[in-house]
Amino acid sequence: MTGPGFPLETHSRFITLEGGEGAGKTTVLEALCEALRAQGLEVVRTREPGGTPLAEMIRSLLLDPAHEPPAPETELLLVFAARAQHVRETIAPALARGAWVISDRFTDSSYAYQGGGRGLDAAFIGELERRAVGLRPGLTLLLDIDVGQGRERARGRDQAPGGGGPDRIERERDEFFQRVRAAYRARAAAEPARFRVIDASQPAQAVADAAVTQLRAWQEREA
Ligand code: T5A
Repeated sequence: MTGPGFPLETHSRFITLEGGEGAGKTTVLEALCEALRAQGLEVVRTREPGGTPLAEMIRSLLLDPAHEPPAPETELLLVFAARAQHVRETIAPALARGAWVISDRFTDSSYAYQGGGRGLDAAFIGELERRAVGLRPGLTLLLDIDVGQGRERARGRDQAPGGGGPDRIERERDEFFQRVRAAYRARAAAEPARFRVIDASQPAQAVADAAVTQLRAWQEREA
């Protein structure tokens, strides 16, 4: 990573997990980390927005419904501000020392939520990706689920004791999440070498097993 304007670099030890609300990323993340650690590998588990103290502060600005709602462009620039910091402070150093990095969401979330959901121009997002991020995952697992089913799960989690209630984005209407899902699926179809789509409507263990199978196949391919 040398500075702004560098070309996009794909890193095979950088894995991302994507999906709409309530797709079940948390359980899958744990299974993926465990599978790599069982092989004696160093794994850095991280998330977006977030992954550094400053980026976590930006996350709370973005998701706390108590704040003034950001304009779509503000929302996009905030997620990229967090991501630029996350890449430089957490992801790139971990990859440089030989660790695997598994991130709960990355730039595909911006294409899906700010591009698909908010209707912002994909070329604008692409420019930010090249200039402010410069890094792409080798493998992206997309947990795909019907919007109603995913939102039902997210509601169950948010309404449980200590759940904290829905964040600002979770309060959007179903149509917003339908556009998010369509954008994810379009990205997966356009980049079959990087994406693996997993049916996230299955029971949690089956989803986790499918994700670990894809990870192992990826490792074998890259070995
Ligand atoms: N965002 C993010 C953007 O708009 N642009 C960006 O560039 C980025 C990076 C925060 C928000 O930020 C937005 C997208 C998001 O709206 P987040 O932290 O990933 O992103 O969002 P969360 O609200 O924390 O997580 P999700 O709602 O996406 O849910 P998960 O993590 O996919 O689901 P999880 O694991 O919490 O599971 C939800 C519930 O379902 C159960 C779980 O036990 C839990 O209760 N569950 C299952 N139940 C039945 N069967 C299964 N297979 C299940 N798997 C999980």
